[in-house]
Amino acid sequence: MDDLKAKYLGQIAEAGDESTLEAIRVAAVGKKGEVALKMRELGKMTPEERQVAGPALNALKDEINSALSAKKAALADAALDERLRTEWLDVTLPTRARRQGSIHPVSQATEELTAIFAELGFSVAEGPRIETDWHNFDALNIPGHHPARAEMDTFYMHRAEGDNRPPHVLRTHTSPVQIRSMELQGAPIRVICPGGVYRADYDQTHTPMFHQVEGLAIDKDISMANLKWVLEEFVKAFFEVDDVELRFRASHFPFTEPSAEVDIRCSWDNGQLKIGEGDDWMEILGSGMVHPKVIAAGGIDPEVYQGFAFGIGIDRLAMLKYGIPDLRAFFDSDLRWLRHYGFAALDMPNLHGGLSR
Ligand code: 2NM
Repeated sequence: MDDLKAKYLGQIAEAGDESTLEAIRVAAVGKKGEVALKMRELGKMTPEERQVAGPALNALKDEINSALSAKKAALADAALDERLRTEWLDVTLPTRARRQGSIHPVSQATEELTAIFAELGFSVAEGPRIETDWHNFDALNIPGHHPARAEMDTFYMHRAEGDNRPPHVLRTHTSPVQIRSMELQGAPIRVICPGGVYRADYDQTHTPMFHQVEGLAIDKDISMANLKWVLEEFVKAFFEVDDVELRFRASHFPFTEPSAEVDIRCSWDNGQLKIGEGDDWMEILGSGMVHPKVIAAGGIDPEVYQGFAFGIGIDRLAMLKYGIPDLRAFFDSDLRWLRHYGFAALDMPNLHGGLSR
């Protein structure tokens, strides 16, 4: 028994890791280990011999077990010490630059134009992107048979089986928000409605969701002269130029009469756009005097009130101002693109600080 004790305590002392220790445990005090074999021999002994050998074997088993747990604890301590020695952190190192999000050019352009129109006395209104057929079309003097409905490439919402009411639509412009604003607020009113709109159209220059800002000013004595001034002020402030020249071209929209498309004087010199000078014209928006039927649909008396409205594509404004060549990249959620074209967060544009500095 002394030999067994010396052998196993020696092996335990030498063991360098937990798996060696486990092998020793199995060989020494496991079910078929050497101590168990010795215990089986107890049966062949005389009762006197057994009285001595039994407790001695139990004591040996206990001694080996406690040597095993002491060694196991010592190995764990050593392993922890080794980790503490190698896995350390210099908390005095400077921090890594934070990966911060950026403001999307469409959001930036929206903030900028909102700041400009706010200065011109316009408040901002928002509305639902899923609209009633009435707010999106009928109220804007686009009745059911009107070709503009077909031209708009409208997305229609699903209708329940047997429901014969006109389906809701994804708004094809933000004009329904202006109808809602007239309904809620009445006249006089000066409001812009920026936001996402939807048309089933996808190619180089069209995405099925894009952004518009529409403006509306209604009062007792509003004329096209006011429209022209507001648009000139807006274009100068947005493109940050001292002078612009606008050209009003007669056009047609169901919701305005008369209607005009507005071009801006510009030049394209080897791919570089300059606004306000040159021999080119670029169309930037549609506008006109709000049709009396539309004013009436908004719950305002067209015999007393009149006003102008306009609509501008925000995505294209952003492309022109920030020199972004491809519209479709706007909606790819490509982080590298966003880092390149995005704007610093928390830099709210205002007219005094310089819009997009
Ligand atoms: C345009 C062009 C012309 C427009 C009309 C209205 C409303 F609701 F007041 F009648 N909002 N926006 C309008 C007018 C929009 O977009 C090219």
